[in-house]
Amino acid sequence: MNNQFPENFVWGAATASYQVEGAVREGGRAPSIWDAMCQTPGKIMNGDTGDVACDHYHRIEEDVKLMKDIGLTAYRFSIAWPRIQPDGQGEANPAGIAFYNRLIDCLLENGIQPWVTLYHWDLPLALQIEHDGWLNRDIVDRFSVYARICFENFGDRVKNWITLNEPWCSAVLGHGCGVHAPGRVSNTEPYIAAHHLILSHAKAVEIYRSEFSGQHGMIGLVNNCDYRYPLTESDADKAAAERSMEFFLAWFADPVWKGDYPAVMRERVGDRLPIFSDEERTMVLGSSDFFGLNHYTTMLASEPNEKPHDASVAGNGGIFDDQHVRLDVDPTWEQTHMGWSIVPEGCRELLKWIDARYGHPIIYITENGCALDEPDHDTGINDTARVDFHDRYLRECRNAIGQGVDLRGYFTWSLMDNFEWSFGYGRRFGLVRIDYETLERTPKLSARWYHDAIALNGESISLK
Ligand code: PNW
Repeated sequence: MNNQFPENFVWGAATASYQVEGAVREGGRAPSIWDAMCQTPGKIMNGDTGDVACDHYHRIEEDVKLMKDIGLTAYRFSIAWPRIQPDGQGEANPAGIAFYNRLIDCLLENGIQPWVTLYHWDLPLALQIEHDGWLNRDIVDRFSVYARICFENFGDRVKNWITLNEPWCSAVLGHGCGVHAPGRVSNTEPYIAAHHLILSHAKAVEIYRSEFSGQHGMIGLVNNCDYRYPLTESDADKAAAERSMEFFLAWFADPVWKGDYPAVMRERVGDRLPIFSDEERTMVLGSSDFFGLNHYTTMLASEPNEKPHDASVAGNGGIFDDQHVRLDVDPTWEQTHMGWSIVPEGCRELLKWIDARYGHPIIYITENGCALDEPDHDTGINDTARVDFHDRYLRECRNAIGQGVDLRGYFTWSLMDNFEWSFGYGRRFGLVRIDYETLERTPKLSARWYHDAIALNGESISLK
């Protein structure tokens, strides 16, 4: 087999607005639900906040130069809704538009394609306080107004759009276990929020396709999913693994690729799972030009033999009881600093699972990466374990392509160390080290390794 990746394979890196920008009170930006979350005692490790983060807001030119030195062909970033519409509605804020214009222009001048996420979790706080955020159906129209502003102002140059990042996280972590903003705990709200997230995605796509077809771009949804191997070959464990994937990924992907929620969810969630009207179903079905996937880890799934059991998340409000799956890890698997197991073959199997279930879609891995314990500068920049991680995951990506999967690009999470949500600055995922005292940037070994991999279109990725 040819060791290279397909021609025009997209080699990228990703970030998100709240995790890197800082400058939360500048340029007319108003607070988001994450600013409020950071002000809530006990929610974020060390009491960290995104107030300064990587100060990317003031360092665009320097950061784009880093990307260029790595040789990225694409950079995935997100737009902060509260910079564009500080209270989530009304006219666009000119300073917010100007900031993203500068970033987009700078990328293009350096030959880097912008991949823009409209929503990576920083909902304008006013929409939460006054309108219950994603729990209110009105969000569908509000999000579409915001999306239109972005298409109008940036779509002449941005050709790759992502509506939502990981709606599973917004629904489950934000409204089920309460570890992400808005910090709610419920076994009902995740399904309502998810429904409105899916409709918001679909409506934004409808607007893009009907009003901005002349821009000739593509637009899609990004979901996150782990892979689940069955713990044993028993039928019950195989069914548990499949069910676990359906509650994780098919929850969001089936409506878009098949027109409805998976049957197993309807059976187990019952009336708490909303129903799509015929009109909504038509709008949602087919509403993604590609399958965006964020993937980090794999677990072993089995039929629980006792009471419903949740291996991963405490205080989840019962949301995990609905699927009734026990999760374990293989004790031989190595773990990252997040406690997530490193299982590259799981990535290959997940890609094949998506390919089979959704009829051979175009797939982009829009995030993959690992946190490592990097307590000081020297340890941080000699990140051999990160090199190994990306090498092994990319190898399995190439194997998946060899087995017929239409994978067209890969974005590392993340370009640089940043604010890792409830873990604050205590988890580092970057190819570039950030010194949070001086804000100095230093490319790690992994950045140099990625440079070489990109230059050879993946030929340097190890074989197996
Ligand atoms: C993703 N989980 O978040 C996000 O898109 C990034 O913003 C984030 O920094 C990155 O992955 C690393 O965490 C996730 O609990 C958060 O399964 C939590 C989970 C998955 C993804």
